[in-house]
Order: sequence, then C-alpha cells, then structure tokens
Amino acid sequence: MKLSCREGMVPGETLKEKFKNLENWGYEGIEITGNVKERIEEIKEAEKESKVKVSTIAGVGGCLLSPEREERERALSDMRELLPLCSELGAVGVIFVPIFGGARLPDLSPLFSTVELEKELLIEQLKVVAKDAESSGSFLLLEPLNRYETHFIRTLADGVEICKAVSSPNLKIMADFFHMNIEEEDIAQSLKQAASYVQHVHLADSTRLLPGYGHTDFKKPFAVLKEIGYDKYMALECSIPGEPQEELPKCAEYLRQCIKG
Ligand code: LER
Ligand code: MN
Repeated sequence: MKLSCREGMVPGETLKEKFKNLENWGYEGIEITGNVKERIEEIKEAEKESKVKVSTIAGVGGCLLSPEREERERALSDMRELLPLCSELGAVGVIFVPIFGGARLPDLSPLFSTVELEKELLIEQLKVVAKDAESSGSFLLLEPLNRYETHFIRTLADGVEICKAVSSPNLKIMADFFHMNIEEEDIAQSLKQAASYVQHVHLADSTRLLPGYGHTDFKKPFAVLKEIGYDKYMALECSIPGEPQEELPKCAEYLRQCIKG
C-alpha cells in the first residue's frame, strides 16, 4: 500500500516543490486535481525528478446524470481526455462521481423510477467510455459518496453493482473512508466484499480531518486491504488542523503504524 496526498493539501510554490515535500515526508504519490492537460509537461517534469508519482487524477467536470446532453458529454469528454494522460503519467486512473446532490432526471414511473433511469443511463454511458479506459490501460474509478453529498451511489456495494452491469475490466471503484464511515455498517467487511473492485482509496478521519483526528478505526480495514493484496494508493483527502509541514509527516507515520497493525 502506497500513501498519496491531494495536491491542494501540500505546501509548495511550485509542483516540483510539492513533489519534493511529499517525498521528504514519507509519501509515494500525489493526487492531481485539475487542469492536467494544460500542465502535463510540468507534471511530467516534476515526476521525473522525484520518487513521488501521480497516483490518480480527479477533476471530471459536467455530470453523467444531467438532463442536459451537453453536461453529460462534458463528463464523458473529460474522462476521455484524462484517461490517456493517466497512462502517460503512470497513474492508476480517473476518479469520477456519477452525480452530486439530488436527482435531476424525471420520475418516469411506472416505466422507470428516477433511480432506475439514472442506473440505465449511467451503465449505457460507462459501457462506451470503458472502451477508452481499456485501450488506454487506465481505470475509471467510480467514487460512492455519502447521503449528504449524493442521493445515488453511496456504498461500495452500489458501486460494484454498476461495475458488474458494465462488465469492463477497466471500470472499478474507489473507497473513501469519510463516506464509508457514514454509509457502511462495517468498513472492513465492505472492503472485503468489494475486494477485486477496489483500485483506489481516499483517507480522512470521521471529522474530515487528517487520520488520527477523529474516531475512525483504520487498523481493521487496513488489515483487510493487506489480506486482499491491495497494493495501490491511499490518498489523503481532508483538512489539516495545523501546520502541513508538521502534520503531513506525522500523519504518514501514524498511517504506517496503522498498516503494521
Ligand atoms: C467529495 O466528498 C469527495 O470525496 C471527492 O473525492 C469527490 O470526488
Ligand atoms: Mn473522496
């Protein structure tokens, strides 16, 4: 398991400096969160000089479940643009959320309820864009959120159901500890059940602060990740209560202790 961190959490005047800081503080990855195409040369340059690599890319715009065709197409074209950039950078894949907030499609009962319609529309679009993922060799990473951020895919099992319906080796899910702390009955157990589909992890404590600043138990779920042979990244996605230059190295150490068990 490799530790990564969202780029916005890392101090540094330049990307190179952020990479250097993360390397010195015990991290192996960085999660890039936008304008990747415009910055591709700068990112590659920073990667070349550092042991830190790009773990993942977030920042798909639009919305796959919008009633507006342009918004759906924006999401699809962002995914198509970012997938080959992931392969160029050696990143695992592109993170996407099917929809934030409430439903925007109509309720077509008795033909389709809103959620049935959303599922069908999501699956049909993912079947197409998953082909791009397959040819790029990178993953599309579906992220379930919690009930306060989406009405739709909220558990790892919900995400796995979509992956099974799409049936592409390059469509997987990612597991965010903050959302799981709200939605899963047992985080460790749900990771075990979704094992072969989990290709990325977001880390935050129950408070959405750095791990260690809340009541989430990281040891048991990490033991499951070890047991299932998870060897990809776990990226911090949270707020830092203090000075990042002190807190980020301390957090890497805390997480390594939790991984040891
Ligand atoms: C939002 O809460 C979140 O967890 C992000 O990773 C969504 O992309
Ligand atoms: Mn997340």
